[in-house]
Amino acid sequence: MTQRTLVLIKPDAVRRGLVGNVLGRFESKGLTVVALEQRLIDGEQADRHYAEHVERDFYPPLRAFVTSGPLVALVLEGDEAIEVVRAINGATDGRKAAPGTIRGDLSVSNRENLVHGSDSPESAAREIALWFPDL
Ligand code: RTP
Ligand code: MG
Repeated sequence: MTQRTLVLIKPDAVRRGLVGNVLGRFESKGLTVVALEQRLIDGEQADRHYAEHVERDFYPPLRAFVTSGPLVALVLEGDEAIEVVRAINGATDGRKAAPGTIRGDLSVSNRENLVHGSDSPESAAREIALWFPDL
């Protein structure tokens, strides 16, 4: 089934010059870019995006990280795009993520892990409306 999913190429990836590498993996897989914009977000946008995590112990440093510099927000479309993107991203902790995934190849951090991908159709709908309300 064709799906859309919200992806963030996080500030560590932008700082490290990895936007092309990360985006290229999604494009090479066959996913279509429906929207794409570089943005510098404030803490309130971070809180809205990570609403499910705002009470967690790890949230304050996560909030500082995602607001620490520009990120690239995009919407990707394709067959089973939500699960396909999560598989390409790899496990949350870059030290444990499988080689061949973005995190497994390029991150050794549990926080600075380069990418976000929506985790369900409900999350994708909510996040796409939050980041790209005109879509
Ligand atoms: P994402 O939402 O960014 O796609 O990542 P995910 O589903 O793999 O991981 P999630 O559990 O939703 O966590 C969101 C982001 O919070 C940071 N994090 N830090 N224990 C920690 O210090 C910790 N755990 C998670 C990561 O940046 C993670 O991607
Ligand atoms: Mg998540």
